Amino acid sequence: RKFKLVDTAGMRKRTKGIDAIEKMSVEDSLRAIRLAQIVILVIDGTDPMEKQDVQIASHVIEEGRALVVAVNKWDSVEDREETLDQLQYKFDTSLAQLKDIPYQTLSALNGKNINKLLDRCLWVYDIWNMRIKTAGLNKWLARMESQNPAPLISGRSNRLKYITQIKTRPPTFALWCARPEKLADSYKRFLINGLRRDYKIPGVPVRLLVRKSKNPYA
Ligand SMILES: Nc1nc2c(ncn2[C@@H]2O[C@H](COP(=O)(O)OP(=O)(O)OP(=O)(O)O)[C@@H](O)[C@H]2O)c(=O)[nH]1
Ligand SMILES: [Mg+2]
Repeated sequence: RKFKLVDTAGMRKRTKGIDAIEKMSVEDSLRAIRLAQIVILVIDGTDPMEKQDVQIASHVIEEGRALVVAVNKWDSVEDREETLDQLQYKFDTSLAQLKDIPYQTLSALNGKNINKLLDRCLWVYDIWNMRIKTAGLNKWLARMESQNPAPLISGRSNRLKYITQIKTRPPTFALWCARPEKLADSYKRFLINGLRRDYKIPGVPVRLLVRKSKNPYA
């Protein structure tokens, strides 16, 4: 199996002002993210997931790439348990889409756990490519709807008709309902988070397109 690795310049701001060269290298990194299949975000284990790391991670997910976080410099982390707790806390309290991001502690300096990082990448790659069968998906949708139906629109229910996965890389779903324009973003998030949870789709973007069913009042 062949891999193509692209190393980008760091995207963290080192100083306050951004000079022209730095701006160009950030643009290069953004382009590399757009063209990649899997993105490995290398963070410093002695200062894990600071604000800018979180921003980059969400950007990667928004771009539809599969993400793995490499927690580097593990050799020089003193309290490893405490660091893992901190890291978990940051993942749990940041955006929902970052909740179950796969990560791997490692040391680039002495090569420790590099193979495990590759395993994580292959695992997330398979999820990025996953296909969920339509029949099961629609049973799942009925359960979600009975737990929490979409809000009424002037007294009429906004019935969810049908869902199917229309694309992989990343997993993309189409949902048909009576009044797509009235389906609140919070309700879409409820469905997306449910898909993530029930089909175990961590570190991979999930997209949901909502379409109008032919006979909205049937
Ligand atoms: N202790 C320790 N230090 C490391 C490790 N990996 C990198 N470093 C050190 O971290 C510093 C930065 O390493 P680089 O490889 O230049 O980092 P980079 O992220 O590629 O930096 P840019 O490409 O400039 O954004 C160097 O001083 C490395 O020796 C590691 O696993 N353990
Ligand atoms: Mg570098």
